[in-house]
Amino acid sequence: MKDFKNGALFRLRHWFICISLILTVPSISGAQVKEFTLTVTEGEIELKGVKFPVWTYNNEFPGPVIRVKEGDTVRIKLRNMSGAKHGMFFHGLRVDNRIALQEQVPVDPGYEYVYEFEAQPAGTHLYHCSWKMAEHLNRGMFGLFIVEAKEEKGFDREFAYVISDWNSRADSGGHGQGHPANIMDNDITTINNKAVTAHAPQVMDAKDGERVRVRIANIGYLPHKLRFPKGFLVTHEDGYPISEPKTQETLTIYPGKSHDISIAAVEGKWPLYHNVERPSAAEKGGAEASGHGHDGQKYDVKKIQEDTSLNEEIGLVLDVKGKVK
Ligand SMILES: [Cu+2]
Repeated sequence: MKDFKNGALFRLRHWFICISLILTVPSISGAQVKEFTLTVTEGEIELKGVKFPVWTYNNEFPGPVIRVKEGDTVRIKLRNMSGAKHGMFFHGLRVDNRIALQEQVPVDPGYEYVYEFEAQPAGTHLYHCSWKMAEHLNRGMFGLFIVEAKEEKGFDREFAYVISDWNSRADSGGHGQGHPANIMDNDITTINNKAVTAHAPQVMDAKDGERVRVRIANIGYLPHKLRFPKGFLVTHEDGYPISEPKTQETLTIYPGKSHDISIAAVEGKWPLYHNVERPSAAEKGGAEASGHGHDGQKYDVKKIQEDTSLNEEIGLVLDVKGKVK
């Protein structure tokens, strides 16, 4: 415990903090050393008019996207400037026991620690706090960790999203953030920093003829289902390529999972229906019972928004305007 802290405590090195990436050092092999600093402080975010106390990385919710190349040496300095203990978990990445949960010791308030490992495997991963996880994840301590393959090909545009769940009644009804009764009763979905609704989805802009890659991970507690009647290819699961990707109309993203999907963009405004599979979903009927979505027709977003039965069910929209020249 003592060594763990002393090794990293208040080093007299000057770090130039620009959001997250602070230093890139090339090596002979082509792999690079990529250094990031994540400073944890207390904060507050507002989702659908409800204020949630959070701990942020570099004052951002979710934490900044960390993007490196496969094989890079990654150094992440966690500076704990909050009043609580925190650690780091690299979800989906290969790290040794010292950095994995087995031997990890949380970082006390006022201390810092540097996590170092080689970026493997390529894919869409997550980082999140490793200390009192249910509570700390519910307080916004997560972000995307993208390891690009040595050669990235097959798409023209990329969007990366992390989904989470929030309970607007937590902290007011006797159950704090992270309590099982709270996390099974979530009523707000965030995709990145946005509490999504049919009126406020995340919008992906693209051009006709482009191939769009969507990296999407679920750090919440409930399964989230995407449905796109035109179909998409699911190319990766938890970072691993799928050997024979098939065209799918639906994809359920379970908690802790990530998928990469590939969409051929065609002119129009295309909702990707988004349905949260709550325990009560069967009673609600959900998107499947609505009668929409299985005939491959072009969707009129405005019309769908007027259909209140679908109101909470568009989290993502692909807005395709103009052609690729
Ligand atoms: Cu934490």
